[in-house]
Amino acid sequence: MPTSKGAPPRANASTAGSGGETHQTASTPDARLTTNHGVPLSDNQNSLKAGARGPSLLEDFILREKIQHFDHERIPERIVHARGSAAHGFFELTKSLSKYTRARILTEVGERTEVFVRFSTVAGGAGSVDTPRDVRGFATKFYTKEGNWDLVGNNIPVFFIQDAIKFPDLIHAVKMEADRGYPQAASAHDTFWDFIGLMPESTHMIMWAMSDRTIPRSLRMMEGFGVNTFRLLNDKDEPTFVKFHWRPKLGTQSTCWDEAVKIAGADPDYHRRDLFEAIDMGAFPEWEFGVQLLSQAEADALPFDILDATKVIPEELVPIQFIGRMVLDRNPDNFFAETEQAAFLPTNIPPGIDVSEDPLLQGRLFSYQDTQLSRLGTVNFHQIPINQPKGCPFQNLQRDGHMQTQVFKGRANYEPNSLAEAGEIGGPREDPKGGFRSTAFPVEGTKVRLRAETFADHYSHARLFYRSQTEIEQAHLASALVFELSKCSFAHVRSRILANLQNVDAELAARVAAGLNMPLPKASAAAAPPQDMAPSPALRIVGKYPETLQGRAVGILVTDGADGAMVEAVRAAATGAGASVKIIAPKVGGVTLKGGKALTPDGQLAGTPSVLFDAVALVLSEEGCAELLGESAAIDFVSNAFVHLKAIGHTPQAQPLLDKANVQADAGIVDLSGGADGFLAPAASRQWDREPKVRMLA
Ligand code: HDE
Repeated sequence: MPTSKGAPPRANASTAGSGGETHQTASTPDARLTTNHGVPLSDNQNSLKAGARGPSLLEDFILREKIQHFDHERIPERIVHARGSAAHGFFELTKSLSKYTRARILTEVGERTEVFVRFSTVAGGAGSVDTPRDVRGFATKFYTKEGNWDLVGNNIPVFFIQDAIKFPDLIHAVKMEADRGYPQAASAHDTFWDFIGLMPESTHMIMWAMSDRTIPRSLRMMEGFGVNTFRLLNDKDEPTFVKFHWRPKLGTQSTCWDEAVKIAGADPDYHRRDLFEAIDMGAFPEWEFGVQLLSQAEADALPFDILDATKVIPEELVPIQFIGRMVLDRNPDNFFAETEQAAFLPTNIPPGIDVSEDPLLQGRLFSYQDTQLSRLGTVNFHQIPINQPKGCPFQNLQRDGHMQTQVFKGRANYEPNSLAEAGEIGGPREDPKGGFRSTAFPVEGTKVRLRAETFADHYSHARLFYRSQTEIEQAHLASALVFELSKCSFAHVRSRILANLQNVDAELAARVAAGLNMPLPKASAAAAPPQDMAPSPALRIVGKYPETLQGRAVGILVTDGADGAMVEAVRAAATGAGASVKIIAPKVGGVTLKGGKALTPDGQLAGTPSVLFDAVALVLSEEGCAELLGESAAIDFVSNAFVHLKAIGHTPQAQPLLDKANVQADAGIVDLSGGADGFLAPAASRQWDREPKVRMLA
């Protein structure tokens, strides 16, 4: 037995999803290690050699199989959205859309449908950090009874470009520069802004990308959007345009930019860990699902084209109807098998949902199926358990191919056939009534490569977005532009962006120019004159999210001699209000509290900085505080919490550390000797009033 030579054998507790069986050695009684072909191993510690100190033998098929499998463990990462984290859950419909669609997922109220959701950044590689300034992918696979529905969306409702033919250019421009191979996962470089300046249609998306939405606090606190316009088709095949929305129950919340940068170093897996831990502890993330519905006439009456993915349909014009909810309640069992191998396809749509002629979507309809072939390597990628439809059969006469796992019976692999008449298996048949049908409408025109005139307005929606923001958000947006453009070495690239911004809002352009200390150029020529639209407060984040400790994290810094009762009071108050709480101490072995009781922390000070928390409490003894005055990690802990606009609760003994960290008293700095409860309200939000005192924003 291998145990005699080293590590004990481990039962391979593989748990295939309900979609697929596995042939792995799930807890079989003896749980023997075998080769991939089932040959039991007698020794998994030593390769076969000619003598104990001799050369290894080619004959060792066990070594070769193991190493060869390992050599091929990585598959090509996604060309975009390579870095992702995912979870399982369910979708539940609360309001039927049967008037508009025959898709069961949108008509059966109360029915629960399994989902798998993958969140991602766009630009960085699979091993990149979680918190760059970037758009986030929000891809949902609904395992409906009528086939998989993949809503492959983003956390921003619009996109950079109008036509799919520009996508490779956009992605080349944002990814690492071709000669030097950097920067990784960052849009703050010349080639990106060069492309953006030359593509004024991207200006609206740039407003969103430079807003705080691209530095989310948590994947659980992001909105999601289908982005492209789709159609619903009812029983009579009557079409209605639809936009899809996800609204997080915890509200849309963001980090500060300086905080996001520091989190990248403190915990590169910040979002992945946050999602995993929340689900693990039973704090299941939840979203409401909404639709905006428009008839053709309503769409025609809008002053912009709903086929143009750079435009948003303001909620004030077409309200969102909330019709369902989604809860993520199960972590993946295996990152590779599920999160990495998940293949999302905008072409996965059940009967009753249909695409539109949006030229961005039209290109996507080809791209996703195609990319799976190089990523997953076979046309049979739909047979991988995470990609298999569940709750409905999938059957057709497509056969063979790499990694075919199905064993088909019978002679009929073509259709029509009449073999059933001879008592043989005839195979599946089309279903004209229940099957997928496309919207029927006349298509006629001259074959052209043209951008529709109705797509020509590149600035009105950018202006709408900027002017709809709160002052705080406008300042963040302008500062983000200054930061990004300051990383561009070509002055003409920066200048062209300023010229485009002139068309959005003269004050914004002037702010950014001042932040760069550059002359403000004339406005660039606009293909269509920008229009003023009524501001849409729905586009804001600040002032909209619920002020709650639910889903937030509180860190309590303790030292030797600290008041244990106060530590427990803060912990109890914060957890009682829904927060997750971690204790941080100067040393991982723990502290001895006043009275001699030992306390073991969850993290050590230098490795658990305050950027990982939404609010912090300093429960220090006088001597403990004195020691921390010479520890830069402690000073950073406090000063970062302050400049990141967080609540700081503290015992009076912590005052010298607050002073050393330049903390000035405000409503968010709470003396805990008055009781832990006073800390809860400021801990449930950010101290926005503090910002002008700690940061020079553009
Ligand atoms: Fe994607 N996109 N995309 N995209 N996209 C991919 O497909 C593409 C676009 C989005 O978690 C790729 O399986 C083109 C818009 C998400 O696995 C690829 C165009 C939106 C994900 C691809 C777009 C998205 C992808 C790479 C322009 C928001 C990750 C790997 C026409 C609605 C899904 C893959 C996951 C992934 C192509 C634009 C969202 C190459 C050609 C707009 C969330 O096929």
